[in-house]
Amino acid sequence: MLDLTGKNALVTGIANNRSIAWGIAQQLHKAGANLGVTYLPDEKGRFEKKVAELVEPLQPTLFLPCDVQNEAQIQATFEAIREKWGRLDCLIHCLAFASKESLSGDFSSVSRQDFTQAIEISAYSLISLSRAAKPLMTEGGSIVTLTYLGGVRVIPNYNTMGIAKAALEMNVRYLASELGPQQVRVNGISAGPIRTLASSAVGGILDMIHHVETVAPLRRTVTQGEVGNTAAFLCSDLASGITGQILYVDAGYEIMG
Ligand code: 0WD
Repeated sequence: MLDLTGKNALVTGIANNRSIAWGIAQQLHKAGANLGVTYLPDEKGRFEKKVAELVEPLQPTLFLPCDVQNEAQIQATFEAIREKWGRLDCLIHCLAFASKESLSGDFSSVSRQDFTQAIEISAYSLISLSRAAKPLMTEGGSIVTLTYLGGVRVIPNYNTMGIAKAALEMNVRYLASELGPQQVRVNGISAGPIRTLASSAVGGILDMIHHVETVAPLRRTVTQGEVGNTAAFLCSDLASGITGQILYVDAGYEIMG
């Protein structure tokens, strides 16, 4: 049975009730995990209030600001975990960013700055969070990140984010290799397109969703809950033999020509 009782799980990337991370947090809670939640701080504190209200029913025992571009905030997050929990078992990396300009039009038009920013937030952050998590995963652990088919194939308008996802997927393999001897597993979920704040920045996302509904074997897209179930599985002991993998949760779209 899928049981996460006694496991401490940190969930990043909840922006609102459409976020994939929200679907994941709900499933981890249902399976009995003790949750910590981080949010992206903004100057007016609006995100903090919104995310705090949303996650309140899941009774997180840690709720912390963590902008992955801010090394001090990453350190503070994991220091708080060390103090409060002593040990971390699961890390959910569910965040990404690329400027709107770099998510449509000519791929080659991306600026150096926008390219670097997308890679830093969407791919390097898995390395920095994993590095901070490593000493706290003293009884093994599971790290799960979110990727998309656009990191493997050319998908219209995904552009710079495709490069970031390709880097992210390779990060999964190198981190799995490094952390495996301490029984920390690292995997990615390649989710089908879902309407969220982040995906709305990708040009033509609604057409892509419609295309998936027509072509995917299951003739539909997937839900945040379905991605959440897979994340809960990967965090659980049921997945104890799986590491370094990218699991497609996309209604089967990836197999179609
Ligand atoms: O179709 C989709 N929605 C898919 C999303 C298909 C396949 C994969 N994914 C991936 C995304 O690329 C991302 O890695 O899933 C992950 C979660 O994305 P989401 O749930 O679609 O999007 P959203 O609800 O917007 O959450 C992403 C959040 C940010 O939201 P906004 O929209 O405000 O950028 O990532 C967080 C932020 O909360 N975020 C950051 N967190 C910490 N530090 C940062 C940052 N610098 N930048 C963004």
